[in-house]
Amino acid sequence: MQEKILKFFKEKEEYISGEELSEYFGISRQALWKHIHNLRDLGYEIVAVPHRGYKLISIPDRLLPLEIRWQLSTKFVGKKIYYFDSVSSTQDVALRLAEEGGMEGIVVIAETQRKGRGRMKRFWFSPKFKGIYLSIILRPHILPQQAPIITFLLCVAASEAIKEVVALDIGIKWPNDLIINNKKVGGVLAEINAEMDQVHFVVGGIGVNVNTTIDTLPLGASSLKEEKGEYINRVELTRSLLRKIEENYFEFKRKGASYIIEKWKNFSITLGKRVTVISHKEKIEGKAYNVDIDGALLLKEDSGKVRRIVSGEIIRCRNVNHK
Ligand code: BT5
Repeated sequence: MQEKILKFFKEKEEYISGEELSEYFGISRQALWKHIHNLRDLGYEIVAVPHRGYKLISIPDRLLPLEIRWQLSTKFVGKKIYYFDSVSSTQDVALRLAEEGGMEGIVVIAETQRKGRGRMKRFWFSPKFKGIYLSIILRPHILPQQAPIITFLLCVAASEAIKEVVALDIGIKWPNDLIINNKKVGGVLAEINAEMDQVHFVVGGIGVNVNTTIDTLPLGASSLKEEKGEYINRVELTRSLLRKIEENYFEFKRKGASYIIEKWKNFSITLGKRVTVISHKEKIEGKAYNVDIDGALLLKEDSGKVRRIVSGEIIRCRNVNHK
């Protein structure tokens, strides 16, 4: 009911009398008042003027599910959204929900995380009300070794959403960093639950610094607001992100991993560069010339030897003619 009342307010954009509202929704004036009170508690500014009625003045800067679902029109992504003011990590919540049988497309969002994490349990800074910190449950029919494709898919989805909503030139640094002007504005993480020959589920995590100020982030990081020079609507970006995840997931199912890899390559700022990678404590240097169908980075060392890097960290990246 709350969602319906809100929809009505948004569509009318003018004063609506309490009488009209309670008649339209078939509820008592008292029940109506309670819903309006609850909306106000969520941060919606709704004024009440005698003889004129109620009017929605402003929407809170929160990633409320009822805002995200507004005109979302996805088939399965975000049909159910769990929202928290603060959690340890949205990954933990989504992993638990998935273990309990939570369906594909469930999304967990938090305004802040006390123990947000990156790969290898690294800390993810999650300043409150500033970024997007979300996790999604996916149940793809893939083998465990194919799971990195989900990281790629989420990177593509996030890049497309940022391009669409913020119109910034975004690039992906292998394997999972979202980069603008050489600074990290977001990252992707995929955690899997699998047996030898079967993935039960993947929990994908996306963190994006949206309206975050640089002084609350680690060195080398930035936010969309800092790079764009203006405030960004987090709800709009989240909606676009969920749509892009769904679109790419459907395409992945129809066309296979190569479709996602090709898209990822178009965003890549790694390919064609001379890179230094740390992989399993080994330092490898060479030209990043391609990624394999499973997401492994293909490096050509100066000796001509080709190295396939399944997991690792790029610590240096420069143009090919630089040694
Ligand atoms: C990542 O890991 O880049 C994946 C980050 C995924 C975060 C999301 S938020 C929602 C969901 N819930 C979670 O708990 N996690 C996911 P990695 O490639 O390992 O990069 C981690 C490194 O990035 C850290 O060691 C820092 O150097 C840096 N870093 C930490 N917080 C950052 C931030 N907010 N912005 C940019 N860089 C950051």
